[in-house]
Amino acid sequence: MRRLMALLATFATVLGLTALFSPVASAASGCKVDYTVTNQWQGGFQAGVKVTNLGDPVSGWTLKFTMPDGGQRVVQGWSATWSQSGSTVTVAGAGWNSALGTGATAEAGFVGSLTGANPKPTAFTLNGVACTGSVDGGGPTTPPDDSGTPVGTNGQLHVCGVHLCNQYDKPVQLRGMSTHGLQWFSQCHNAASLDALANDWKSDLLRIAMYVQEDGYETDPAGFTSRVNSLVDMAEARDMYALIDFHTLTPGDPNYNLARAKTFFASVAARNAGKKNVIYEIANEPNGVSWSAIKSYAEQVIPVIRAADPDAVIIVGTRGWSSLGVSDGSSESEIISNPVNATNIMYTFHFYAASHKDNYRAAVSRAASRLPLFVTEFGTVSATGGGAVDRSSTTAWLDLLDQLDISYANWTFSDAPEGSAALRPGTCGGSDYSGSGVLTESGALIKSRISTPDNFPTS
Ligand code: IDC
Repeated sequence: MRRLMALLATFATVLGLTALFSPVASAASGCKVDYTVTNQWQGGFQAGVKVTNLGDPVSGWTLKFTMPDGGQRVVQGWSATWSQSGSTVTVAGAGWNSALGTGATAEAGFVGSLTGANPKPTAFTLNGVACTGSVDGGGPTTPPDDSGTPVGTNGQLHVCGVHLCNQYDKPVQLRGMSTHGLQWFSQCHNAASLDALANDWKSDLLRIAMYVQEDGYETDPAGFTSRVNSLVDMAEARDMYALIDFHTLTPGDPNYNLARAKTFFASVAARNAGKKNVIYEIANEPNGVSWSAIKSYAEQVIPVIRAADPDAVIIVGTRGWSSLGVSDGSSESEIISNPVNATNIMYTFHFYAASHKDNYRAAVSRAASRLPLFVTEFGTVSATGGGAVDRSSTTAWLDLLDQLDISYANWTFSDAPEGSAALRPGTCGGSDYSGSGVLTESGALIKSRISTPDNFPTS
């Protein structure tokens, strides 16, 4: 028998039919799927899929599965191309996550509509081959209580006086986390990590740091725009605000990227205009450039956003790496005497606790009664993003921001091998981001501050 198989296999090879006669153990494909309903409400739900390739490396993947209930429909998906025909759902990897080595995973998600129950899907296949690994997860889940949640409670934000205010015209402070560069740490921004950020950290805010240079936006405008939009949707589904950060850094003059900024913001503002959870940050950290040049940039980019999304808050970077000019030997007075000619805007202030101390805190204390400020980025460590956590300076800073009702986002919700990262190196390869086991010293300190009750005012 064995000889016969060998003989047939030889013929098959000659005829190019090897696959037909290969033993099953070396079949080219196989997969494991984790399917998780992350949220469910009357008439709809959100789910994520994590595909693990158990077979040979593939350069592209298509996952198919069957929705057993006629009332489940994919409405909108992200991080892949989603379609549904009858009860069959087809999910094709996006350009940036389509190559899957052996053991590698890709994650994607969707929002679905629902008319009946929400039984878990069946018949998962990867590139046409039935998944051999276990299929986990499923629904239905209990809909979460969304009273007192960030976007649900506060709705569309606006600037009132020097404060960020909610739909009841009351000052609010948002506390949250910034991603690391999307080009480097996309593995840290998935359904499970954002679930932990929203539910375990009780974060109000996700800052989406889209670098423009350093292999960022300029290398693939359409791809990065789509990734930003996906993260906006994922934040929205978890009731978090999304801060779209056009992360300019080097070169420091934002005017270098003026044309790119106009193209990018015209697109994201039009696409997200109907959402209540979006805030725009038009230039991360201008440096080596005058305030008047930054103001000129802002006055050209803001109208582009306003034309598409008239009511969103827009945040303008400041001189000297968004230090209100202090790192350049200047101060907030150059902004107070020559403000950006626009309404519903705020100004950025950044600090790194081990590098920026009393004289920076004094500037923020002075400026807070004159300018609407938003700390869109800060670190517990030195301005390099590394080094030891400075607990006492971080605590002094966060106490000050709490007292002044100034919103903030911490650098970074990632597992980068540097002191500022909140997650331990390697943890973004896992599937559970909740609890304290994944946290660095910085992560534990910041989570303890962010996760306290918000008590957003409603009257
Ligand atoms: C740093 C990252 C580091 C990366 C570098 C690249 O932490 O991993 O190699 O950018 O440019 C900022 C910037 C922010 C910096 C951060 C720490 O907004 O991009 O991230 N920082 O240096 N301003 C002050 C500090």
